Amino acid sequence: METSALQKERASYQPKLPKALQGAVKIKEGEPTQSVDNHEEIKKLFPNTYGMPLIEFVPAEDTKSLSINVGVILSGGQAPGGHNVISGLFDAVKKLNPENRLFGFLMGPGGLVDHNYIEITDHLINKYRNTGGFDLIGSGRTKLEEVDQFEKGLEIIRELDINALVIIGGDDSNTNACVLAEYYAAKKYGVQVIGCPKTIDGDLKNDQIETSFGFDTATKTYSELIGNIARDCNSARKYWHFVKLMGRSASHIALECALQTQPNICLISEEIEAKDLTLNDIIEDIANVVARRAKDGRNYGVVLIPEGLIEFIPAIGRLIQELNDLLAEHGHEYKDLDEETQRAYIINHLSEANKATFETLPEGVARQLSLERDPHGNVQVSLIETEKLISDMVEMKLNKWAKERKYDGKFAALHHFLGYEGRCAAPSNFDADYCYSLGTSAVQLIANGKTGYMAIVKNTTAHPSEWRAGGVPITMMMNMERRNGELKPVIRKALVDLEGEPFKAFAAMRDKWAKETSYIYPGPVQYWGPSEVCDQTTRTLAYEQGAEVSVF
Ligand code: FBP
Repeated sequence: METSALQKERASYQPKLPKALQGAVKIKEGEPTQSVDNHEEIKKLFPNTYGMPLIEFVPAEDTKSLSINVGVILSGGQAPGGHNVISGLFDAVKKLNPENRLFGFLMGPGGLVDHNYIEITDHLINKYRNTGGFDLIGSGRTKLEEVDQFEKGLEIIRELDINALVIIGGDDSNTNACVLAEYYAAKKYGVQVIGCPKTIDGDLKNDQIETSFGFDTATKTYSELIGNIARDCNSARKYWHFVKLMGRSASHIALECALQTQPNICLISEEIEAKDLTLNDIIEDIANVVARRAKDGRNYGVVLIPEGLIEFIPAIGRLIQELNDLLAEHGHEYKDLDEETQRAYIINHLSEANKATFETLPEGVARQLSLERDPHGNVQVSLIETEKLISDMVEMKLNKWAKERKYDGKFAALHHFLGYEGRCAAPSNFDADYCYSLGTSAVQLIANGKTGYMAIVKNTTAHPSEWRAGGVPITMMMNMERRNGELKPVIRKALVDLEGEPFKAFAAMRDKWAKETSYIYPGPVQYWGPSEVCDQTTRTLAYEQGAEVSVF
């Protein structure tokens, strides 16, 4: 594999570990836990893994040698730092005993079921330390939920003499990790399953998980690009840039990028839902900002749009819910129809209110909403061109106002979608350290005989040596939610908290940003240099933890 100059230099970076993980480690157990909601249902579904205590690692006197083989799976969308979780795992298993082996299952959970794997060796891992991407073993979205899959997985686990699996994924993948942990525990197979919190979307977080890995690097990468766009915008002064940002449900990415770059407008889906806004309300709000800036001679601006927006507009959200149930129940008879008949089929089967919403949507968007879901039952929002939909509708509104002599500005829109550009970026120092620590914690959970836990690292706005590492029972984060037409135990997704400090900071400044031109140009992620430049956490984390937020 050819490597870039940066990659060569970066390979020698030694990720920082919390003090408690630097030498010998023992565990400190907390009180028994319970799920965030639906206690009885979750307890019944997870009798072997429910109620376990929180765990914190503390330094111990001496290291014990331990023979273990571990299998690792990357699941779902790419996120910067995945290779560092694996290098953390690798170094920690070898430290317990150099004979220990680490196997990587290829292309996601499907690799376990189909017995596709590689052994991760010193030579191999050294090429991937501190690099972005998941290309060491690949990733996939196969959902692990059937007994047949668990049993097929067990065959290869036995063949390779694996003691534990580490599943690196988002809320859905960690939910599946928990189901698998429970199954293997119930069957007394002696196979441990540990999860790791990954997703650029930043929505796998709660009292125990401060952030999911990848969010830091991805938002810094997008903010660099938004800053570049904003500077171009402020140089040419003739375009409105509509930038859609990844984040399938939650708007954490959009909010963080807004805090880093100060665009003229940033939509936050959670606020739109809470205020029960219609698509027309949103368009009117944007058009008002455009018109106000035009009056000041500013026919340009930057608008950030979270990709999950469409599902949060209440009327469209209700439509999607009904479509989900409809597709879950009738998907088999619907999928073979041609495009036109599919549209008619949907219209005939929808309730009156949702039918009306469906018919008002542009056909392309309506079609996207009625296509097959991903394996976890989600609409593939990254394929919906919300940024175009919104700018077209804003233009229509402005044209109408122009005819009514309420607006006489110029409006030329350009569109961008920032998603895949950031998911495989080389990890920032934060993600490099955080991920390596997560991998090391996962091995300590395994070494201490734990299963059904997710590795965690806390106190992350402090210097990494002060971080605290441990494990949280996955059942603690679960509640029952409707998926694919059925009530299922799932990890509760963290949406943007409208009472939280990051949103409040944004809300306090947005009117000024809308009117004036206050862009910040953050520039690229830096790996060497002053700590204020290279080791900054996201603004989201800083606001959440009351840490110092620089700039502004
Ligand atoms: P995960 O939740 O699996 O980490 O994926 C997040 C994400 O990057 C979303 O932001 C985006 O909507 C989706 O993946 C895109 O999925 P795909 O990679 O399958 O196109």
